[in-house]
Amino acid sequence: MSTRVGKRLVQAVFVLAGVVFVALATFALPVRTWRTGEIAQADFPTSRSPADTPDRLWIDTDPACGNGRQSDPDDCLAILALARSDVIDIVGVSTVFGNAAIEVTDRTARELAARLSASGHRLPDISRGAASPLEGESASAASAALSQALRTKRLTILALGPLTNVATALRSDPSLVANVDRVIAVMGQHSGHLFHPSEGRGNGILFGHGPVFRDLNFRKDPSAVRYLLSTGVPITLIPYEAARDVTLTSRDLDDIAEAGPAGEWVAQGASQWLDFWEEDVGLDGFYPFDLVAARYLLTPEAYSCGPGMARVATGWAPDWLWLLDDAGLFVAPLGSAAGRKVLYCPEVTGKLSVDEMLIGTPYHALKADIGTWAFNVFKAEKATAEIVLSNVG
Ligand SMILES: [Ca+2]
Repeated sequence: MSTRVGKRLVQAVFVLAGVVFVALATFALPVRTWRTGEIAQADFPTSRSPADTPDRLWIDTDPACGNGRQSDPDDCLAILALARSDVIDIVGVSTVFGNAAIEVTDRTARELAARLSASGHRLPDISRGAASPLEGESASAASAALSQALRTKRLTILALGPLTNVATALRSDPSLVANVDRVIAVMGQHSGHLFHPSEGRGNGILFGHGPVFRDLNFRKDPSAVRYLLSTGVPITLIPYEAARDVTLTSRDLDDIAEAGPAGEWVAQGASQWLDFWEEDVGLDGFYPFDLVAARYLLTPEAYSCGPGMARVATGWAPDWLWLLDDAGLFVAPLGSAAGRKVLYCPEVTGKLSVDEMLIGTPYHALKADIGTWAFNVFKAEKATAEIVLSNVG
């Protein structure tokens, strides 16, 4: 190697080291937005949700409970809660990639259905859906089954994963939009809002900040979201913001495990996720995103929602740099931004009763007795030194 080349190499190493240092120092700054996810913004006007509990429901889901430390069990909890309810007729279940590959999510859904059956709660047949956004360009068993169900009768769609299957079904026959009462999706955020559950406890992103989550269901297939916004279908968004009003703890999982084969299996699958939250996030429980969306179907009056304008922004960065990107499904109050009108539900005003939804007497019998609901108290006892990038949804 010549001396000249050697000098340039040394210079390049110094420049690179400088860039890395500045980037890390920036992350470590205790800037409020970075620390808490809070951004300066106008209040989002909401009121108690006027929605009704739907009669007929289709569940599109990406369950991965029990498939690793960072596999969110929230789809399984959501389906467990809905299957136990006898006020909602679940007419179909379809699987989609998202929390894991389609092979995993489809297998997990079928295993959950078997456990539910052993617990006396039957799920309808499960239809396998897209393995990637690209597969959404052609029909799958899931999109075909959903289209057929929509041709038969009106229904509500609860989308617990990426919107690929739903978009494919509606694209195949846009007239079916008229038979969708509503799509309830787990996604959406204010522009600039960061999702980090440790909520600023600790001393900076490298020194106790904990993980920053991404809006996974949106990120996995933004084009499906954009398509759905282009249709006239009514859309309700249950975002991260709503889920952080609810925490499931080890005590809750212990109770769920006592409630039959399905509860035992789901609680077992959730234990590693709880470990991740306790050790890396620094909370003594986790936010059950999809369960909070499922609960919206059962008690919409317990949510504060408001009309907002939604728009899809696609950023410049590759997926692995998503933290620095400005992509997202952004929702702003009516009149403050352009977009497409949606119902945005950023707040849970009532408390989630784990006993009512997942353990004890099925939902309908207790609906009038809200005074006895159990409470899960938000607590944060520690923060850890590791930053982990993870997922919502
Ligand atoms: Ca999910």
